[in-house]
Amino acid sequence: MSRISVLFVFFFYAFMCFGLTISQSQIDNQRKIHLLRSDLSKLENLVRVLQIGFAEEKQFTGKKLDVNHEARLILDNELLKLEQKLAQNENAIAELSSGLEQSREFLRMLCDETWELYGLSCYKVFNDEDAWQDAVEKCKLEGAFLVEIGSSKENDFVIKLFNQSIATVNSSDAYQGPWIGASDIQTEGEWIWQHNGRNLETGYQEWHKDEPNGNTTENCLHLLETANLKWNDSPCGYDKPYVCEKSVNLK
Ligand SMILES: [Ca+2]
Ligand SMILES: [Ca+2]
Repeated sequence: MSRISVLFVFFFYAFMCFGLTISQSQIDNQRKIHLLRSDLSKLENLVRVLQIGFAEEKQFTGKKLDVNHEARLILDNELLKLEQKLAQNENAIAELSSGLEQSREFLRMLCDETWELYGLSCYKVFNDEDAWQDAVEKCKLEGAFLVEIGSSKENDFVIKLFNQSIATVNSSDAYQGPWIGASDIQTEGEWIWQHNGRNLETGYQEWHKDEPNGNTTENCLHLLETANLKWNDSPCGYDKPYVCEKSVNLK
């Protein structure tokens, strides 16, 4: 083979090898580029998804904030209304308290100090014991009269008042139960309220069982301590506590 032929063969072989190497390299590169594009596409899709998600999240968060803001406005408004109502109620309570205090002051003025109001009368228990007629006179000195009881409620009030008063004194002083303002001194058996002149039979009575029983020896009325303070006729000269009554002050 000539030198030229040898060179030709050499160069041909070298060219073929080099060409094949380039072709293989190009194929590999194209494959890589394809893979990279594929990856890039996936990444782009992922970014789009993330962007959409982010935008939605942002929108949702914004709505949440809007909702919270609106709810807060409503709550603030309701709170304001409640505070206004509270202020109004406090004013109303203050006015009522003032009115109540004025009413109390008015009621206090209806009775002298140490006298207790019931209905349109003032009452006071006196534990310095006296005979019935002396008790009548003592009450007159107070501008009052020996108590006259016209109803069960008034009777209960007088009993309560008496029980309260004897709780503050030695029990022996008030043991008998107080005189009240009726007697049958004028006519035996005809019980009359001394101040208003009414016969007991025309109104309320609270006699203890089998009373009155004293005939002419017992002509004055009192509340019998040993019988739950039911009514009893007793000798008028006995010393007993007494209860005075007078009309309220309406000047
Ligand atoms: Ca009598
Ligand atoms: Ca009696």
